[in-house]
Amino acid sequence: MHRKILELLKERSPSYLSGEEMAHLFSVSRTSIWKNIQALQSDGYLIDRSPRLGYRLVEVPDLLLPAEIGRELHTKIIASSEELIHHFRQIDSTNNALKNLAEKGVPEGTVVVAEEQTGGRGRLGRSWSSPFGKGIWMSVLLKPPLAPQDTPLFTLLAAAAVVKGILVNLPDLPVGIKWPNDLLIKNRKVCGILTELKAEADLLHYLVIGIGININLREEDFPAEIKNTATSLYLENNRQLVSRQKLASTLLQEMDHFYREYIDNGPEMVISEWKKYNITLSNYVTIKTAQGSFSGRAIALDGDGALLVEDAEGHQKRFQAGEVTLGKSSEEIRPPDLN
Ligand code: BTX
Repeated sequence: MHRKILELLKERSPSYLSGEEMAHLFSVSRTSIWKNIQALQSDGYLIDRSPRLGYRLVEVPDLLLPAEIGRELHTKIIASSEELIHHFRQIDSTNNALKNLAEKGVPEGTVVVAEEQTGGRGRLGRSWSSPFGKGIWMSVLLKPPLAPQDTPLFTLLAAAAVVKGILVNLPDLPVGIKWPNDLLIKNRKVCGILTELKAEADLLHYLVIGIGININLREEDFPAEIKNTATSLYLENNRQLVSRQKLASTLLQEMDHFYREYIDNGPEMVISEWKKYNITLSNYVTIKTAQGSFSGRAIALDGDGALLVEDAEGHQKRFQAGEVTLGKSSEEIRPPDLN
């Protein structure tokens, strides 16, 4: 009902629509129409009420509401219906919220999105700054019929889908993927991905893929400690605001497409898309892990998502996880090859 009333108000905007007409159209009471209008208002829709003329939609809020993100979506698994999108104004972490939902048995493709995170997380317990209404802080639940060892490929899948989603909206941005989980523009972080899983032995129960994208943050929205290493799409887009709703929707569309392709035909297409946008391969890298640090040229990506690095003496090492720093100070970082 909520949704139908909203669509009708949008259709008729900027004209008024009487409560009586809506009640008649949907065969419900005027009280029920009024209650639904109140629910829409509490979601943030600005609806004017005139005692003589009825209701008029004045403004759609710039929030990541399911009715707005879901409107243009034609996905089959991820957010395939609006009910699969859970929206919060504020939450500790969308990954935590989605893990809780997953434990209650919600279906694959469920999405949690928040306007603000108070305990947004990165890897190794690091924090992820997530101010209100400025970014996309979102988690997606997947239950691929695969083994836990394949998990790293899903971080790559998400990264490639986010780049594609960004480029559909902002085709000229030089956004590239730094292995394994960061998106950079001019060597500054614009997006981070945190993939978590529940598994036992070789059975994967579920994956929660958390995606944080800095969309409309200005310099003052970043905490001091990341001011020089982080950026946002707004800052890189000549300070023009970017529609979070549109970007969230495109990104879910791309992710659904990549995911189905992976499940149906294997990971080749995902890997080749990732390679197209990556800024890690053939660059000089320093990679830090719990075992220490290793520097050399990133020479290949394995079929399971691991990175192969070769040092100056020709020693090769394979990494499944780690913290990568790109380039030597004297060396330019190769931009992504978008052709
Ligand atoms: P990471 O461990 O690779 O990066 C974390 C580091 O990035 C921090 O230590 C800090 O230096 C820097 N950082 C923190 N916030 C930002 C920011 N907004 N922009 C740029 N740099 C930042 C990256 O982890 C994975 C982040 C995933 C975030 C998503 S948001 C939705 C989901 N829910 C959740 O709690 N986490 C994920």
